[in-house]
Amino acid sequence: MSVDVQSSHAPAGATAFPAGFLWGAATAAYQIEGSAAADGRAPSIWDTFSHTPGRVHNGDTGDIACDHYRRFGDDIALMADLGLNAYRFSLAWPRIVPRGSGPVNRAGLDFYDRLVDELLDHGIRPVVTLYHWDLPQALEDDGGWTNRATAERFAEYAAVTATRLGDRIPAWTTLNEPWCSAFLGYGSGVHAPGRHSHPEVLRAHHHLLLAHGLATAALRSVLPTSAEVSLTLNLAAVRPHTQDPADLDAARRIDGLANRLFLDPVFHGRYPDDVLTDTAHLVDWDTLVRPGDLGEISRPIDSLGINYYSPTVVAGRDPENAPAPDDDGAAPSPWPAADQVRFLPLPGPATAMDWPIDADGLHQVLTRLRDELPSVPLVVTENGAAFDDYTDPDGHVHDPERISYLHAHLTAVARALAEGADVRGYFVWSLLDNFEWAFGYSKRFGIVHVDFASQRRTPKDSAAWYARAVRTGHLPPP
Ligand code: IFM
Repeated sequence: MSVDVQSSHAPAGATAFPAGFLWGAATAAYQIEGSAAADGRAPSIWDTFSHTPGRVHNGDTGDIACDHYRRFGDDIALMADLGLNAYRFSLAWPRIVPRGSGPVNRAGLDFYDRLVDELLDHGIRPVVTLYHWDLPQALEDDGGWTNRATAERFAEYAAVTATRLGDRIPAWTTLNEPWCSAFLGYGSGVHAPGRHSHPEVLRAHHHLLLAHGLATAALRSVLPTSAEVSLTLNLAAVRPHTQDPADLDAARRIDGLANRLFLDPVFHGRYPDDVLTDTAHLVDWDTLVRPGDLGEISRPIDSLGINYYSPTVVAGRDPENAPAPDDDGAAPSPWPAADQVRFLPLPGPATAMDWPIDADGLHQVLTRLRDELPSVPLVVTENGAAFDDYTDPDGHVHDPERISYLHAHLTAVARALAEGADVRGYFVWSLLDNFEWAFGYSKRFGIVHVDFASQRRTPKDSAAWYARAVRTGHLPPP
């Protein structure tokens, strides 16, 4: 692939990105908006979950979060100061269709209307996700994603939203990380709605993919032909611990559940045979998957979003007394039909989430997709790291670990690009420190520090570093 660099004034050896590359930051509605009861918004499963004692660290909720609902103008000005040319955010379904079906809440659409106009006024491309985990609670009361009807309701919400905003939003993503919605929401229960059932994981998974397919059709029927439709997956960079057959089988299982269970139906219109066989005792796939479903799910999309944080090393036996997923007493395993799989720690540095830092995993995912889906453009829709940031007495936040994390991962993107991967953009997770789901506000992923007491925003050193990369199209040294 020829690389048309943005600037010829970069230092020799600096890493270059193509002209037109999207340089952005990402957020999600429940993690930043706050104003949980404002202007007709109804509760989502995350409101219920976070208000249930014991579910979220410190009892934190998204009630106020970053108060972005009221401060979005300042946050957009901040992005413009950083020179970002794109912003990935999600729309809150319970603001727009508060009960998940039935009446549309005009005030909810008005909010996103103002947000989109403000972005466009600042020359920032809006990249919208329709679903980043905040299912209207009323739909959960009817079975949530285990109920097939939820997929149909999602397509209706997509159509309503695109009808109002489609003239100004060029890029639409149906779902963010459906693996998390199904496996963490219905399997381990560490995410809302907090259920523990492997059959439900698989039912939720299929209905989420069906929702993606139905919504893709609904969006296409409403949007201008120039609009792009996408899906974001948190694919796993799976590595077997050794070449022992048991370890290879563990890697096959996790690759099947984390990657192929999504990629095969979406891009090839079929579920992987080995996963169907492994899970046949949990769900009757022939009843769950109705005629026509896979055709809906595999409707063509314009790009694939990839969220990447760290790799996964697995073994099929117990070489180092690694705990089985259920052994630590924390939560049941999210993984159906994978009881024999051990998840091994990776030596070396890790983030504040205890996630190993390994940029090769991002390169692994991008080059795999280059090989398996050569005609599908890729966008890194999330990548970033939580660290225990230190604010010095004069108010500066020095976060050298985050700068080296971003540098290493953007270098991996550049390497994949140079090797032919069609990567169109990169969105750092996250613009702001925010509500990190079950971890509440204890984990800070932002390139902009948020003092949650005063809501004061302070760009960290990593924001300045990223802004330099964005402005030049080359990576400054870490
Ligand atoms: O904060 C989340 C985001 O909502 C989805 N992807 C992973 C991030 C970090 O955990």
